[in-house]
Amino acid sequence: MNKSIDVIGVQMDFGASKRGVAMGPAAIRYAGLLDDLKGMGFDVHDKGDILPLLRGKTSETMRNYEQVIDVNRKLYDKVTTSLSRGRFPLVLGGDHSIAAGSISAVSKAYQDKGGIGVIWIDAHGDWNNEETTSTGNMHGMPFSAVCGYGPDCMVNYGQDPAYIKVKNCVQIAGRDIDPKEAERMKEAGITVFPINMIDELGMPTVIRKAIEIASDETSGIHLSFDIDAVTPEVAPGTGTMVHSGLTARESFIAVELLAQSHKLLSMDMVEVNPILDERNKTGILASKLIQSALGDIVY
Ligand code: HAR
Ligand code: MN
Ligand code: MN
Ligand code: MN
Repeated sequence: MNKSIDVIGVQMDFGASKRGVAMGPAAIRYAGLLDDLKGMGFDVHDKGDILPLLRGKTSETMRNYEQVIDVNRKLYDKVTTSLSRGRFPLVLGGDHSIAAGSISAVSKAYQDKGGIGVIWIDAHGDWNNEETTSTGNMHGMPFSAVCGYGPDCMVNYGQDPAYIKVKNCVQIAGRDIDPKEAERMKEAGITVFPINMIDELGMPTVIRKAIEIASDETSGIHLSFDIDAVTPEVAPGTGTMVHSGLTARESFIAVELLAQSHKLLSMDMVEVNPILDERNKTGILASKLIQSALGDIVY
């Protein structure tokens, strides 16, 4: 395991319809993440937060696209620098639109080494594009974008994007996927373990399969963890809650087994919204899940 971590916050909420998720990095920091990671023996570098433009262009099908693209370009640069220094980029959101920038950077860095796989733990597919979205919210699009299924403006900053191969992509805990979005995911051929399959197979089996798929002939895995994957009783601080999600323990075993695989290259933790939270319960959970993903296993 890489012992050096760059923590990169992104104060972004222009990709979502509700405001507040821009304060997610602060909530996760206040939960004690940095000290806890230092306590685990990591060399932690706090890179501060990326701020969005105060204003920007918008459209019906890609709301606030100028701010979303600008932030993603800045994040791409920060993650690229972090990897070039041999560090583990840990990205704190912010809404999920920021995964476009983080994943494109990791994918580009490993382009000539088999590329990377992506494990996307989320109540949502995030596989819409500008043609299928019914909301125009760009946090519903990044997974599609990083695989080359659009919107391309989210991932193409003139750097010739290295798209993720869909055969190395896995969606876990989906339970609110739009009909057209589901069709596109099926057409593309991404592996989906929806919540009912987790009921049936159990999380350990699901995550082991996911690790196998995402690491097949790749350099390793990027984990994009949307906190709304977790059930609202446990994670109420998020903007698009969906009932009956992952339990806390299912969430922990998923990230613990990922840690044990030693395949993790980079990670996002997104969609923590402190305005909607109860005494930072969701921020604390996010912080603990990150620690477990990075190997904090309690014996
Ligand atoms: N699918 C819906 C849309 O496109 C909802 C997306 C909500 N996404 C997130 N991130 N909260 O997963 O608007
Ligand atoms: Mn150092
Ligand atoms: Mn998401
Ligand atoms: Mn979601």
